[in-house]
Amino acid sequence: MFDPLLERLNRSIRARGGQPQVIPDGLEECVSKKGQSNIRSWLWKLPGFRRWRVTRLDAGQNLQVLNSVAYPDYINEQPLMGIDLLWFGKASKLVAILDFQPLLQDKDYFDRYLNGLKSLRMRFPELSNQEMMRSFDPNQYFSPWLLFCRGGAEQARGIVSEAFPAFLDCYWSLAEASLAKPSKMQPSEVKRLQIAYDQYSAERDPAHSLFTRYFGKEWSDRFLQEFLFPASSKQRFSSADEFYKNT
Ligand code: BLA
Repeated sequence: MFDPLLERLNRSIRARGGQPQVIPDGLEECVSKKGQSNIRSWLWKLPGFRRWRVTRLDAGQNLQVLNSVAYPDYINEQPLMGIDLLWFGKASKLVAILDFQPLLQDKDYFDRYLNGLKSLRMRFPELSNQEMMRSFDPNQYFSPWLLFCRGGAEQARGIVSEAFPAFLDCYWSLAEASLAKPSKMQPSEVKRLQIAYDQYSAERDPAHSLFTRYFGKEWSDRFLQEFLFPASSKQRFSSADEFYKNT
């Protein structure tokens, strides 16, 4: 379902100077015990971004996922970019979240960084049902204008053909614009908030039980702590610390 988007995302990262980074051993790909599901990830570093990760889960008719987070350099306070697209084929159910994830919940920060997303929300009013958030707190690391949809095949088609390309273009424009706009926050503060994002997300992410079901607990624990949210485990996992010591 989301492969054209995966292609578009990885292509646009490469076009902006993305260099593939090594993923900790065994985490770049995993096939489920029954051999029917596959999860694969990409990790990039590119000008302006210290880390950009992309993951695709293919569990056939049961579930397809495209998930990605972009972490700007610490000298850039702009929001992270978060993508979580899930398609449950058997049930024809879509869960789609696209957001510029703010480091601060603050009007001045929103005015500086979220106007593009705000216009997308007006353009795609069907992507605005965030009141249905269950495990996350909408007021922490989510923006007031996040694109959020629980829907069906029609909404999925709309995301693939229109909303996703527009969203991605809008984030690249933000990244370009922020080059000319020095951050107000100190890099040390941006770093602290990006680390807190990883910690918060690792605690709340509803994906862990899903990964455990497909790929076992040991692999899933490592994937969450060493790849999805490495800063969440830096104190506890010195190997992850060593691995990402420059990021
Ligand atoms: C929800 N994300 C979910 C759910 C699953 C995943 C299984 C629950 C589905 C449901 O509510 O019906 C799956 N999350 C994943 C997978 C990965 C992951 C497979 O991290 C990793 C490969 N989640 C993100 C990012 C955002 C995000 C970057 O990873 C932000 C754009 C948001 N996911 C998000 C939200 C929900 C969700 C807001 C709904 C949770 C809720 O209701 O509180």
